[in-house]
Amino acid sequence: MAYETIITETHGKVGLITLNRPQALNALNSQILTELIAAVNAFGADAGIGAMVITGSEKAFAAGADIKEMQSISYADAYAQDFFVGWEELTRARKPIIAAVAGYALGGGCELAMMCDFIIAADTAKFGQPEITLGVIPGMGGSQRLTRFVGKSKAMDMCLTGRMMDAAEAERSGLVSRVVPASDLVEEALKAAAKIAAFSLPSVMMAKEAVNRAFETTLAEGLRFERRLFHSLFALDDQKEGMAAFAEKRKPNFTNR
Ligand code: CO8
Repeated sequence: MAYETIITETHGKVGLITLNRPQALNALNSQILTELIAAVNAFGADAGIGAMVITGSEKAFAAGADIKEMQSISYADAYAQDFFVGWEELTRARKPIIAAVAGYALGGGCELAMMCDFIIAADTAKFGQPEITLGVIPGMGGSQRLTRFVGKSKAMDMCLTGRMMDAAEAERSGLVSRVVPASDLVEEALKAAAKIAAFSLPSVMMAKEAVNRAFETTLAEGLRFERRLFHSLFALDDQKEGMAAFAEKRKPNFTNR
């Protein structure tokens, strides 16, 4: 598929997706949604890919949903189309996705970053849920995911005042996993993704599934789920190989079997 609003590349076993609507600070319109999901699904189906990175430009990861596209939508259409529900498909990706964020990640941009598995931020990153300034509220998980990331007080502060959080505050608050110099952002994210992609894919996918389960279930259920996944990994050659390689002081040769 030829894309117009994103650029895709492969770096070894890593799929890199760059949002590319510079004229609108990567505002998320319906075309970028369709293309991003197609790219993520294509990398998901590619046996040669073990992890993905989604990034934007130096100035903006994404400055939100496309305000100009949505400004005239009616309530009837928003409800009938279940407006924005399509973005949820990203969270069904089974291979890990890292968001590499520089510049603005606002509204839907912040929500898109939070739909990824973790966020690596450039020291220039700015996160915010400014929907309140437009007379609306977050529509793609901002009030829910941000609250789980940073807690009630800070999520309320962000959603009610619309203020931005810089990279240092985002790291302090648990929104991002690490902050790197802007010039190294994509390289650091690719390095992290390559590290993940070198492991046994089934164990990587199960680790992702297990951590995600922590957001949706009780501790007792989550612990049982984790234990069952853990048990199932002993059915794979890669568990034998990984443990044999440790005992024999050599690098494992994982086959994803
Ligand atoms: N939508 C459409 N166009 C945008 C957006 C946007 N969100 N953000 C920026 N642009 C456009 C501007 O209109 C401008 O276009 P033009 O040159 O044609 O006038 C161009 O991008 C450059 O922007 P600025 O000139 O404004 O650049 P500045 O450096 O002066 O300011 C800011 C940068 C502060 C980021 C500013 O552009 C801004 O405030 N943007 C809007 C931020 C915002 O309110 N985002 C929230 C949108 S609502 C939302 O996301 C709802 C989420 C629901 C779920 C969505 C799931 C995807």
